[in-house]
Amino acid sequence: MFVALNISATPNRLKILILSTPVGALGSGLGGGVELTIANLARELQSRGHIIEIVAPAGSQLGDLAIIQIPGSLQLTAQTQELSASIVMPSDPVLANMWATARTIQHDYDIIFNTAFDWLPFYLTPFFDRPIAHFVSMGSQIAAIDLAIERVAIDYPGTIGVCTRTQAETFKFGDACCIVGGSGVDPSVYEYCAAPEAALAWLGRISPEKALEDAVAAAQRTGLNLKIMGKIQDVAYWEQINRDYPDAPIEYLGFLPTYELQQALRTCRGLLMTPRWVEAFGNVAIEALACGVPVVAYRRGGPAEIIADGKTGFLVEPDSIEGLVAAIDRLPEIDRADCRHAAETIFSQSAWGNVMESWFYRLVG
Ligand code: HBI
Repeated sequence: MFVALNISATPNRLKILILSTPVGALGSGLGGGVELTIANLARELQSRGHIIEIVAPAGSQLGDLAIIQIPGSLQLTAQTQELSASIVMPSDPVLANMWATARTIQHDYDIIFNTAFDWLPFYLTPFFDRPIAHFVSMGSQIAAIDLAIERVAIDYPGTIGVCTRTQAETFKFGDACCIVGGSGVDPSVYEYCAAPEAALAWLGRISPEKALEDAVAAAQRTGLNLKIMGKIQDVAYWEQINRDYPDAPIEYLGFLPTYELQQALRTCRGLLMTPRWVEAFGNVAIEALACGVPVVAYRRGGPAEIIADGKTGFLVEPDSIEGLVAAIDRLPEIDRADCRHAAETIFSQSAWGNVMESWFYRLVG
């Protein structure tokens, strides 16, 4: 008698529904590091045999990843609102539309992965039949959202994931968070460069909390050309920087896809990271390391937990232009191969995939 073997169901294969950030379509750059988090996680877990589906605002595109496109109005960014802000939902909110879709299809999946830093997904958690792993992508921003996250951290232990210890400490419930990192890089996507040119780089959403003006001021002091890449999220802020530093040696290269980004980044002497806020992680730091580019960063938030001071870059007194300039002068002391090695090991996509996969297995039980 012939026994049909169920060879398609690999043991422990998970079906994962990823819900995107509601502040912009994936690929627009408005979602910042969350775009890389979703793209790298989907690719890594698919390579391990898991099934991934993504729900995201209409107009989303992330390589060849399948995306369920949801219409509706984008959510206001949380970091531009006051701590005491009320929760605001626009009419026809894409956030609510995404979660209404998730509710109807949830039983086709083992687990839901939330990347929205918003009140609604946390409030809805008890109404779902499937475990929800919440990726909290920023430090504390709005008290009402903190409360919603705290409720879930207490009622659903182990379901709140944060990038770094410093980020966790911005929340009263920090000890109840799982530290899962922000992303991991696939080294094969980044081309190592051993011999840099006399240029610096700055990557990220161009928005006040990223303090690009400090990097521009430091570049002007060193005379090194500063390549700026990333989405201009706050146009008025960008124009103010250009007015304040008319003679700075800067060039804006736009918001580039990863291949073009690393082509421009890899030949730089160093990456400057000047966060005014507690950067939760700093994906751009591990992208730089993957190219062999050391990082000069304020000793604040995620970058301070990613960069080994004196080995893969330098950590500087926060908000000190002089500190940036002194560290830039010391960049030739760094062995660029050490930067690449850190990206191939600690910060690799596969190391991060292990952390995320075991987090999901724990929640699926
Ligand atoms: N704001 N309301 C809201 N929701 C998000 O998901 C969100 C945000 N601001 C920034 C952001 N996500 C990401 O760009 C960063 O967390 C990386």
